[in-house]
Amino acid sequence: MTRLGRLLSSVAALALAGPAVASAAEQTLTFTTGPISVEAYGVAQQPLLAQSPKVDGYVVGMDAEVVDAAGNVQGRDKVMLHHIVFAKVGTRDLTCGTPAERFFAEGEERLALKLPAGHGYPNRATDVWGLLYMLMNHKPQRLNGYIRYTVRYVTGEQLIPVKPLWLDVRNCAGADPVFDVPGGGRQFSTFTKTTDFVMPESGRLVSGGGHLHGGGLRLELRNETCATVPFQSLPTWGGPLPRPVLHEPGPTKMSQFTSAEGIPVAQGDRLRLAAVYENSRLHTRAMGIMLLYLAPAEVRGCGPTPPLDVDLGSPSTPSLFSMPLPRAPRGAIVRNARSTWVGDFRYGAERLELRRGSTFTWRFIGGFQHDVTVIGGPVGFSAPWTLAGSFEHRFTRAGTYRLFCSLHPARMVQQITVK
Ligand SMILES: [Cu+2]
Repeated sequence: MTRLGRLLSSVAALALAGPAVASAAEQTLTFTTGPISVEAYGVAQQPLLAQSPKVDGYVVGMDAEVVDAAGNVQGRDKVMLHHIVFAKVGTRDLTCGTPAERFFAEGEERLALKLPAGHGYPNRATDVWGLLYMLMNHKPQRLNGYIRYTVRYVTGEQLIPVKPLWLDVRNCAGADPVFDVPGGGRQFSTFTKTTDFVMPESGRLVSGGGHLHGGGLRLELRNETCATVPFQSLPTWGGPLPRPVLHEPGPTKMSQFTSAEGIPVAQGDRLRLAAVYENSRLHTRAMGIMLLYLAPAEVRGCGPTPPLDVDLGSPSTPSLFSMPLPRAPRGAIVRNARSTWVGDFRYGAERLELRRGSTFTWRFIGGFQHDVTVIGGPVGFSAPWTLAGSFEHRFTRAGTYRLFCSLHPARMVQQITVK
């Protein structure tokens, strides 16, 4: 090789290697949404397009919070972060197959995106992010909340790419993937809701955490093919209770793992997610979600689970909680009606008396979405959020049922006595 040839090849080598080394960096990027107005004692929820890093790189960490106009974090007693889900628009979701890949979410437990060193969620400058939020205001006046999220972002370096694997016991049920724990069981009885998912590819699960609601005991990740339980996410309870009580409080933390070695899963393995709730009390609109990150890799057969680095919190059992109605139901008692309407910010009849065995219908006629949610009584049930149509329930157990609309809990209440 000539001198010029050697020079050119070393320049070429520098050009290839140089920028990658020179610009390898981790940055912390902070994004804040515009104001989100939440009515007094109300709930606001909506999908939004979300700002994202406008350079190719990897997300290596993420968390979100609700702040006020001055940038101060709002506590659970003001505008509370109920749920937030981030998705990459146009990328196929691994479990639902929908064209929005859910890659990060948190709720009251304040789950954060954490990955073991050397791993990242790949993102291109041109990728589009969306977010779906649900905020709850505990104050008697309308307030603005701003969602501020922090992204730890690595550029100029190749990391091991991870894919989000979103397991949900109500998987792909839409924006409100809830189920009802009926309650009424003896002390220490449990209610378990499960879902199965067959792995479309092999790899190592390098991170994961869970989301449960009030009354949750644990969220188990089982590998049915290998007959193992590689991880369970456990709730921590406590902290000040936001007043007025507008929903059954959820865990303040859920345990979360990271592992560079990862939990091996092979293509075709049947994973089962089990959300275990206590069932002596009812727990309506419960959830069971585990968000895992898969580093695709060749895996065959069943391998041992490596030691996991678990951020455990202080797991405890939920205290037995009796949810009061935010206000007293009003009006004369309506006896043996067959139906009532659900309109904008009230139920047609707020006090009802029915005979055991009767079937009762709620007809939705409002211009806004509402629901029917039992928060106390002999058995828990709920109707999904809706604008129209009807919902019916056959009352087979006597007692007093306290109900509200979970979207307008302070305004829409109802009490049904079944004799
Ligand atoms: Cu409502």
